[in-house]
Amino acid sequence: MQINDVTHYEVVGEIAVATLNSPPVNALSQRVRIGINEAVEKAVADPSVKAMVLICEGRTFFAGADITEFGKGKLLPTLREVQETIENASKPVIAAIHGTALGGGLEVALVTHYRVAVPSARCGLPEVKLGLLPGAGGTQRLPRIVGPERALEIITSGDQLSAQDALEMGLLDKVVEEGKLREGAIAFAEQVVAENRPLVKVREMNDKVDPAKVDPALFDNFRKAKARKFRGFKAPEHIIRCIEAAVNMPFDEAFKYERQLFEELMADSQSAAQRHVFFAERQAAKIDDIPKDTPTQDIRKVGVIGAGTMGGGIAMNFLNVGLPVTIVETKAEALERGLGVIRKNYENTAKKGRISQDDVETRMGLLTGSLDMAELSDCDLIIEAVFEQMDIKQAVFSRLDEFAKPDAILATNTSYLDVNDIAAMTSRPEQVVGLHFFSPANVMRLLEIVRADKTSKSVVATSLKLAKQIGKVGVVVGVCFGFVGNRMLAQRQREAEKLILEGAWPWDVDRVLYDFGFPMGPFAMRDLAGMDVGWDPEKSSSSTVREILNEMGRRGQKTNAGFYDYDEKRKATPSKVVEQVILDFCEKKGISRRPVSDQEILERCVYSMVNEGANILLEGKAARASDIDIVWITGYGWPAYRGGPMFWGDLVGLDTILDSLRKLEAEHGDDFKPSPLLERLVSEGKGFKDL
Ligand code: 3H9
Repeated sequence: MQINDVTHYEVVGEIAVATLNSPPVNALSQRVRIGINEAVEKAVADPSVKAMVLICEGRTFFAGADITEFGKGKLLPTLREVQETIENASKPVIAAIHGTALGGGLEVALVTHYRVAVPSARCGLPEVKLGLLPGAGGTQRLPRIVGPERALEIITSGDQLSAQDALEMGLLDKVVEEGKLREGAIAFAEQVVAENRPLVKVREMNDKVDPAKVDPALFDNFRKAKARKFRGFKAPEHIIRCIEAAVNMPFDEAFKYERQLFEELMADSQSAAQRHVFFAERQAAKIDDIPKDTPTQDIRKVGVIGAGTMGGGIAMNFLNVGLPVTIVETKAEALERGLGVIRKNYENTAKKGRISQDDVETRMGLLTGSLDMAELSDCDLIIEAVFEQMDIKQAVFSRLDEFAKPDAILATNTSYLDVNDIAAMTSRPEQVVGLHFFSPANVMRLLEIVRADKTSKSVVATSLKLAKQIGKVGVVVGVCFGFVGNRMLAQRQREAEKLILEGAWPWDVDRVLYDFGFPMGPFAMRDLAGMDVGWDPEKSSSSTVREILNEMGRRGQKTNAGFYDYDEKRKATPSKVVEQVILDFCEKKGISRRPVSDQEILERCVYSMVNEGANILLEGKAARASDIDIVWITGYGWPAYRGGPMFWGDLVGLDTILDSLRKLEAEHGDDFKPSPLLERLVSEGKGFKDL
């Protein structure tokens, strides 16, 4: 019988089976909670029922609380009330898990008396990724099963556990045959009944959290070890405190404390930002004029032109998911070097234990090097990653046009150039797209998919699908100088360079942006990347501070000197030499330096980016503000807890930003000319979120 539209209930012999089915991921919405509650009450009330199995239909067990219900007030029954019903049932309830038991979903499983799963199932508490903590007892019950040390790792990382690992840790009681979860869970329930097994309540298991057994330094050591990773985020510290409470307080008290800290996080802008990012990432894959059923092409073999750092990194993405790659270079030496670097990267990953030596060999086995571009004639996708110069890229594409399969996708990894001009070199511009990877290309999650005027819908849809397949977030952008990411970066870069002449030091600018949450500031970044990237010694004429530093041989970290001085451990200290170079330069140019406040640094570097983002939207080069947020979070280290530049702009207040831009425009000119879109939104009292 149906209990409600998402809950089916039946009795098989002596076992009640409640099956929940609320696509797409069985999130614990109000209807689902009502269904579970009533099913348990029904099973308890029926004397012929001896135990109950709780199982889901569709692709997964409950994937968590329903995030779309957050902020909508208290919808009864609450998840905690449902949990109480289950935990206090007078008959054993068995969770039957497939897919992913995540967040509130796993917390429901943790109040059942036993848990079984199929081998492919995964479990996790990913709330931290939403700026939250598991607020339905997860921080209290997980440590009681796996111990506080492991619980700290699992909950603060949000990573998923395989069924096998979960079984070994005691989180699961049994793993049953794949595809036979229902039968397996019913058989297990019958066994529990036959053996008259107890109603196990995790809340009563204290041996792993017994203070006598827990090293009191555990928590502080963990904090220290993870300080860099957690910098700026509030949720990890809240999680640590809850697990500390699990050790040091009675269950009921610690459970209340968990609730209190959960609510603190829920009310905080960090969680709002991170939830925005969750939905924005999924939204980015949806393009208005490209329906879900747009036909896509099969990509079975990939060609990469250029075996430099970028080409090599790009190739690794496909090798990692089992796609064969042929990589082409013009000279044997460069090819050998490129192949060697890829192998070395894999060997290093294997040394860290993240992949096996067999994986290294399998991946290298899929890689072929060649000096002849024509060998790419059977590739379904060819990505060009040669020198960033229009005539060179155009020559590559006109050559590609001669031999590539008629339906091959021809992609350029250009960071700035006009993809239309590149596509025009072929007889099939509809097959040409920009696939802009971010360095290191095998690590950074962003893939800007540059849709040129004639790029076909199928090519865009295929690119989006491929991005997901290689673990990247594809964001579709339009053709313009620097696309979305680099176009906005140019604003920040320009202001940073102006500020160090006007009165700030490079380390002031870096500190302000680091404190804002970026992994490093623009000058530290320049030192890391190499001061001489894009510098031409032939043309260098001491016309900028950077040129002078290059001329002095200060090429960045690799020469132990750039904007900073570096010791043998690469520790940076502000450089007196650079200070003097800047002072001399200012004197020569007649610039009188003045004190520059941290607030001015922040506004000039970051408001100008928000303003450029508004222009990008106005010109239709990004489909929505949240796409820009995703570009900056996944490609440039914008702190996720600030939700991306456009989300953050709304949070600061567009009127505040506009006021500041107007003042800056009056003082410094056109660089701060407010975007007409920003002016319009402010006059209408709206934000980017309302677009
Ligand atoms: C929590 O549980 C708090 C508790 O501790 C305390 C409570 C008191 N809610 O990712 P996909 C949607 S916090 C609502 O593309 P996949 C998603 O937006 C929660 N909607 O699929 C998308 O919609 P659309 C802790 C959700 O197969 C569709 O489902 N749980 C939720 O690549 C498909 O999603 C999590 O953080 C949700 N919870 O991956 C888990 N989850 O089609 C978050 C998904 O309209 N979810 N949607 O764009 C995930 O990690 C992945 O979605 C999952 C599937 C692995 C489940």
